[in-house]
Amino acid sequence: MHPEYKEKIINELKENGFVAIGFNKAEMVDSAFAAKYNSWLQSGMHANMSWLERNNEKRFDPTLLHSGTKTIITAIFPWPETKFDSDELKIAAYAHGFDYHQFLREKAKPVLEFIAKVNPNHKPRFFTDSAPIADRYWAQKAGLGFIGKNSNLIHPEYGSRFFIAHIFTALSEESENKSLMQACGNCTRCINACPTNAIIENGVIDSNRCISYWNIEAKEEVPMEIVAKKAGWIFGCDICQMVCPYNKTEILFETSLEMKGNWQSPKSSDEWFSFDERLFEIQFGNTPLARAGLKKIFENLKDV
Ligand code: B12
Ligand code: SF4
Ligand code: SF4
Repeated sequence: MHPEYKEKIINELKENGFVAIGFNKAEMVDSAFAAKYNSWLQSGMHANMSWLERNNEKRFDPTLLHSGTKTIITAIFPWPETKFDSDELKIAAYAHGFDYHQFLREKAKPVLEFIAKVNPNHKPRFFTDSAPIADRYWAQKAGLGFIGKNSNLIHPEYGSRFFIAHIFTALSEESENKSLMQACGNCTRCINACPTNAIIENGVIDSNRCISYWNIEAKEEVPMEIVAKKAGWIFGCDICQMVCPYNKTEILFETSLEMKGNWQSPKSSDEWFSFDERLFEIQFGNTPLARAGLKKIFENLKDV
């Protein structure tokens, strides 16, 4: 890739709210990652998210996901900063705002247009949590952070409260191979704080125990032992990030505030129960809460 193109891509993404950007050659993931992923699946730690079993040839070889891809540009985008009261019905911070798939795609649009202009023979594609891609693997390989004991990608300056997104392009660029060593040291705060002991070893989450799985993804009934420990979380869970020392500094980003817009959620169960599908669609149809849906949120409100 021409150095001027690279500079333009980085600057344009930064102007649009992405705070760190890295480049990887599009090639097979290394065998250590594939082995780790497969053994996680074999142990059943994906619970009932059977979609994680599919398309693994594409997950491990990004050129099969979008043919002609030579480079993966990975960028991180902070979600809105959020403070929680102890008696609040808690919704994970990433969900306090517009749907991130659409919002980030809009923010990446100028770069996609630029790439399409300089290389009209190949359509660049944008992904964020929307395709079989090893998001954290590519991000850590591009030097955007290390994988913490809570399994999140942690940027030394920005912590872990951000989305990971990628642009697949046919412009060539060598991998930066800047992987950072895990810098958790002796800290075990996330492991100690997780109410359901879902962090079963350094960097490994058992979804069967993770509150976030149960109150967003699971279609089956939530087991009583999880219900008893959900600590007020009615959508997602941020506990293992809230206790992390890398997330202590409050960082305010204009674009993250823009993402939050006028977002507000009901403060009590009664207020929630006054919603019907139509009102939910109007207020939350274009937010991450739509993934769970109103019925699921009603279920999550039980016993909080
Ligand atoms: C399935 C999934 C979940 C599941 C399982 C979580 C998990 N830890 O695996 C559930 C529903 C529980 C979940 C919850 C959450 N998720 Co989620 N989730 C995903 C998804 C779709 C796939 C993750 C996956 O493949 N897991 C399987 C494991 C085995 O793979 P892995 O996490 O990629 O990597 C692991 C290993 O492979 C290894 N590893 C990584 N790189 C390398 C490299 C080498 C060389 C080696 C040897 C190993 C290695 O370390 C990791 C930990 O074991 C990704 C999006 C994506 N396509 O990647 C988002 C994603 C991981 N989720 C995200 C978020 C924000 C969350 C929540 C914070 C949401 C919330 N507030 O409730 C929680 C956090 C819970 C937690 N502590 O992880 C973000 C994370 C951003 C970040 N800073 O890391 C992602 C990346 C989505 C995105 N694009 O922004 N999630
Ligand atoms: S998201 Fe919550 S339940 Fe899941 S590992 Fe982190 S602290 Fe535990
Ligand atoms: S809380 Fe401590 S152990 Fe957990 S990810 Fe953060 S630094 Fe690492």
